[in-house]
Amino acid sequence: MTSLITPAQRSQLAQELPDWRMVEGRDAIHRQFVFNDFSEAFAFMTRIALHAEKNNHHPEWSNVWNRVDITLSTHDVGGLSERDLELARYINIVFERF
Ligand code: H2B
Repeated sequence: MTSLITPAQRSQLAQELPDWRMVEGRDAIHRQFVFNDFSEAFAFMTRIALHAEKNNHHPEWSNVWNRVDITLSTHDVGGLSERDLELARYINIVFERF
């Protein structure tokens, strides 16, 4: 069963995922990614989409040409869970490869 992250995990967030920011007004994190062009941005999204579908945990995201905005939150628990942190770590690793 998924549950909200603990206060201890929450206080570690800025250190563990420094490029991700809390979204104002909700329990969610956001990061923007910028690529050389649309092809790169879409390839990045494809990698994440396959992972998300496999794990049944999906990002809220938008893409404009070379830019991808991603917000993570667990809808089933109404806020941040370990599943979001896992997905954020995965996304960071994929991004490093571009
Ligand atoms: N993604 C996210 N981010 N949060 C969820 O709670 C969630 C999901 N739940 N993907 C899954 C799908 C759920 O809606 C389906 C019915 O399993």
